[in-house]
Amino acid sequence: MLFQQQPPTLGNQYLDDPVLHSYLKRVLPPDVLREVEPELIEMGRLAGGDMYQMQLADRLNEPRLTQWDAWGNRIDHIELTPLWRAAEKIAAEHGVVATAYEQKHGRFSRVQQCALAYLFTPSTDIYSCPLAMTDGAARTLLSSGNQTLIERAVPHLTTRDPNQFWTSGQWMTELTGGSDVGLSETIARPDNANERNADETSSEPPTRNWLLFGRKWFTSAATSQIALTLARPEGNPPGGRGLALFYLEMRDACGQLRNIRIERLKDKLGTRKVPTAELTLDGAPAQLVAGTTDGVKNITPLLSITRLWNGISAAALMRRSVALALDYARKRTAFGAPLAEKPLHMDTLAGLQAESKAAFHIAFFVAELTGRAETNEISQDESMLLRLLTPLMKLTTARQAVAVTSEALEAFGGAGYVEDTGLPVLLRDAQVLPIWEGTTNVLALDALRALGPDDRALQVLKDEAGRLISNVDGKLASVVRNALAHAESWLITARKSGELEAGARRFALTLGRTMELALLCKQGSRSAQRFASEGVDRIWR
Ligand code: MFK
Repeated sequence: MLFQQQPPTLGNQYLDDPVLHSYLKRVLPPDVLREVEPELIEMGRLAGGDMYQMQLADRLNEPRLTQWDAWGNRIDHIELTPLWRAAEKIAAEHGVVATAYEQKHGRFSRVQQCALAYLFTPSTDIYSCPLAMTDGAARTLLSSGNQTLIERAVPHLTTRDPNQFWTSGQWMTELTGGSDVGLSETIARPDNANERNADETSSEPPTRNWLLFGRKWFTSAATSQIALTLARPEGNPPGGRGLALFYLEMRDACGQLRNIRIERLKDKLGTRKVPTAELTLDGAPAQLVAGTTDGVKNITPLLSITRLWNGISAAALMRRSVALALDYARKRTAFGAPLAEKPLHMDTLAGLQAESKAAFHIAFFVAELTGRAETNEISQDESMLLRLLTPLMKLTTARQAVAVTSEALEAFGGAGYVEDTGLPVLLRDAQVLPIWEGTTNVLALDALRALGPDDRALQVLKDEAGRLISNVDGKLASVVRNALAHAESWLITARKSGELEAGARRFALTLGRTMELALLCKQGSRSAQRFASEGVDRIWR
């Protein structure tokens, strides 16, 4: 008999995930858990079954842009991959965005939605990208108070009906900058020819149209129905304050792009199923969302939501890598025994599990706070904590995802490096997480911004960490306390010595990892010790 290696397989991704179970049991009231569990079980079944099989079968497909038809008409049609087409329907029907807005379970709805997204994400080739932006767009429009746009778009963004469901793009990046968005060159001109309701005696709010001209360099999921984007009304000053936030619908009633050209799709290292495009806006009609200035500030609710999704996706890709590696360890025999009986191999996987659990807990902690904010059940201090933890969580989990998926591939030996196992894509897709939605350094600087007056947010974070470890004895509690004390003293010294910016990443990673450890301690997780042994304090001077 020739040797035949059994591949790794997945079971129900909800039922097989004790971390998710025990967490939900702890944070959700029992009646809420009873009510939401059937849909989580169903999503877990799809994620480990049909969707996963489809993902493996779909491996070689990529989105295709056709710019011209046979008769010379510019059409700019993007053909999506089969899994993406299926994912859109599944996402809508299972309320992967809607759950957060239906708010059937008040502040717990955001946790419920993130649990769905966590299960859905690793089997759907980063369809989480348009969902994240759709969620962020709904939140941004609702925060803007712009009733016309809320009534027009939010029902579509938050529906469970696939035929009514719209996704949104988030067009910020231009050639001048993915990080320094204030440099954006797209300009906006009032469309005087098509002004509607400009009659000042009308009871309807004026909905003046604007026309956008510019080049958007990296627009994820260019197949969305709408987009939120930034442009500078002519005559406005430079910088982020001179930009305005605009809403636009990409296509007219006949399906034609509205003065938008799709120039090409990006040739990326990973997220290759995402139809990321370069666009030219050549008079694309758009409406202001919230005034003619402060576009960067006005789009930040969207950034907070997509950064939460980034963290949930990071935890989800780590969990998927570990689930496959653990299953494989039971099936792969080497040197006389299954890998699962090899202490060194299992010790390596335990390290990955510890990082994965830590990422899970900080991402879901931010989801809990986000849920409180969305239902106005948040104190001022908790708001500051949410504002600080969002960039800390995003930057910490994204880096963990790259490290964990890389190490997980090694756990398969050569098979982890071979494309048709479906494994290498985990690493390639994880690599985007520290880049989009703000790089590690940009978010580390954002965390400094979020410290608030007198570094109040740091004090709140310390208090929260103190509560989390209040019943934890000895060494682990000291690790948390010492790291936070070090971060605090470094902050004071670095301000005086002018080394704040150079040390911002180390400071942010220390706070992020320390909060992760405190959360693991609170859970009573056996991985806390292991996680601490990898170190949480990244500040070396
Ligand atoms: C898998 C799931 C992931 C989904 C991915 C979706 C696809 C991804 C496609 C993309 O990558 S879209 C592009 C994402 N781009 C970014 O995330 C931009 C990264 N750069 C930053 O975040 C910069 O920090 C920023 C552009 C915000 C800096 O711009 P400015 O103009 O220098 O901002 P400034 O002057 O510091 O802040 C303006 C105001 O906004 C200030 O408020 P005030 O006017 O009241 O002082 C800031 O406090 C506020 N602000 C800035 N960042 C904030 C914020 N408020 C809340 N939260 C924040 N994060």
